[in-house]
Amino acid sequence: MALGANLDDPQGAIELAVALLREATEVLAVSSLYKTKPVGGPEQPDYFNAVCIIQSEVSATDFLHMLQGIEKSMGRIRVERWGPRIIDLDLITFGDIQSSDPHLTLPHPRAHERRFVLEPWLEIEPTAHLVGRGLIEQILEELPPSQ
Ligand code: A4P
Ligand code: MG
Repeated sequence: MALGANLDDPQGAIELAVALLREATEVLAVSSLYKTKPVGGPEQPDYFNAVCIIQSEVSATDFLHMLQGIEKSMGRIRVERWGPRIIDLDLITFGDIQSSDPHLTLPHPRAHERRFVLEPWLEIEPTAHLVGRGLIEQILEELPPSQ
């Protein structure tokens, strides 16, 4: 799963979210923090992004609800799509599940075009693949240098 933040204290927000994730589930790996330029949305501050690998026994839907609970407890208010946020927790893949449900699309519909997801992920799982799209290392090589 991927973490992003670009308001107040974004590094602190990501660290807090990781601590809350560790309380809620089994976190196997956490990437470094990446400072990234905002992709899409209005003009807004730079982001910090990171990726975690998690082992979970619950369903994908329950897992998403857990992530949304952490977002809520950290004070996230949804104002504008792709707008600035205190914390954003997205599910990138969940095993090999593929789903086009708008409430939970898997893999995340934009993960394959986002360096701010693929680069931290590659750091902690070099052999990872995105279902239906292939090795993330390969996808990254084919992406334009920066967006
Ligand atoms: N949803 C569907 N599939 C998923 C999934 N795989 N993971 C639904 C998480 N949520 C999923 O999400 C809107 C709805 O998506 C939820 O109700 C959920 O049921 P949201 O978090 O409320 O809204 P959002 O984050 O504004 O939209 P979204 O689509 O998650 O935005 P993105 O595409 O994640 O873009 N630039 C940089 N550098 N770094 C960033 O982290 N993030 C965004 C957000 C834009 N630009 C960025 C970054
Ligand atoms: Mg989101």
